[in-house]
Amino acid sequence: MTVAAPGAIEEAVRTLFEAQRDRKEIEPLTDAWAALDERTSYEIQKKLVAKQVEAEKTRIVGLKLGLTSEAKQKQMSVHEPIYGILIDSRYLGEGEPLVVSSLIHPKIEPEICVFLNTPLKGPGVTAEQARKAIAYATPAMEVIDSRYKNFRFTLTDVIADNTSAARYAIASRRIAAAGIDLKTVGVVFEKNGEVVTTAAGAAILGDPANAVAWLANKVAEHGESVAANAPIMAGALTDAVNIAPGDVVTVTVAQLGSLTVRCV
Ligand code: OOG
Ligand code: MG
Repeated sequence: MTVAAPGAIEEAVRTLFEAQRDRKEIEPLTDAWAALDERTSYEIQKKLVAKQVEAEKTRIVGLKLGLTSEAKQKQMSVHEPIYGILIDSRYLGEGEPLVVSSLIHPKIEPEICVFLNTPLKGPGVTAEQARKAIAYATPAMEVIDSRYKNFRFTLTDVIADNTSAARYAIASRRIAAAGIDLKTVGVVFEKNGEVVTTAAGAAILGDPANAVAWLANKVAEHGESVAANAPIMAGALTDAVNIAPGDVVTVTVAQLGSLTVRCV
């Protein structure tokens, strides 16, 4: 384990906080801090989010997974899943427009959001336990906006940057997941009326339940558990797409419904 130089964590938190607040891109932390390890990057993430929560007088509402699909891992050249934290002030209510100019270089991606009926505490959480714990699912979309120039980052850079989290939209109608096999649901992602990509739930680590189990076991490494009744964004099923004012983006998930975001 490497020990960070004194003040390095606080400096990274401040740099990422200001980049997001002032909408200015930065170089990856690892350009200057090659030894930044995973544990330290999750510590930076946690402190960064705490600072945002304080500044925006908001609260933590749930968790997000990232890089849970092969498409995303290829697109970003990072080959491991990651998780980040969702805060209330970044929620995009249904019908609320996405103001593109409030972000640096946003992209949007199709997701499925799930809610648990029981908390999950790792280690050792199985896919079967996660599957049983998933009470509801909804179509969702995440707007990502890496604070790093050209979305160039390593695993630890993107973790520290709260996994590029910027905004998230979740369909308000939650569908009971019992009886729905989330790995076989079809997903259609459209921009301005044209189909951009399609996928099945299995794009998410073979089954969204695997992603939830992974999450529970991963947060357990930091002494945490996954709460019930809180949104969990399972990670994009396909590549993220660029957005500009005027774009209208829709995700449709079989058996769950659809959700549209309008960009202004
Ligand atoms: C990292 C965040 C990835 C997802 O759903 O895969 C993510 C990025 O692509 O910038 O949120
Ligand atoms: Mg995402």
